[in-house]
Amino acid sequence: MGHIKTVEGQLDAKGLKVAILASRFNDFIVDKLVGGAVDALVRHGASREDLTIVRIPGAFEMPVVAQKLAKSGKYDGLVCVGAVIRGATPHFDVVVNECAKGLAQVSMQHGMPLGFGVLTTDNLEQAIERSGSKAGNKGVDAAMAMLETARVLAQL
Ligand code: INI
Repeated sequence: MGHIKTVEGQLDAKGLKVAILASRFNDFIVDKLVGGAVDALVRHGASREDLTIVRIPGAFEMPVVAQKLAKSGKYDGLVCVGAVIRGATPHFDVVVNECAKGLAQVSMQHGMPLGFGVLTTDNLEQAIERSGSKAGNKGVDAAMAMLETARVLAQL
């Protein structure tokens, strides 16, 4: 039996320059996601001086700003956090689809590790559950996914 080579990312954020892109819409939820992302990165070795928080109006505006951040060459990874809540959003599907598709494009075009921490929920209660209560904090999860992906990409 041959040896199987495995590539996996170490969860070490030391020296990593990260932009956290956060929408203001539903900011009392999004602020919790930003806090979770910062806390996760710092606890895994990132220094606060290497983190930049960029605030934008809504999830729809995320891709174009992510694209500029990726193009700048100043960041090793992006963590995108926002909250799109269906109950309050007749154009929910449009906002969610454009946001997710645009961010995926940026990630692919620039080979940029990008954590997708945009909540897409049916109602406010589900958003609260995912931003630091019974379903955890998706800002933490997005930061960790970005970190692991960055460390994998660096080895390939
Ligand atoms: N943007 C969000 O980030 N979350 C939402 O829930 C939301 N709702 O409900 O409409 C939302 N809309 C704004 C959108 O992202 C744009 O900022 C707006 O359409 C202006 O371009």
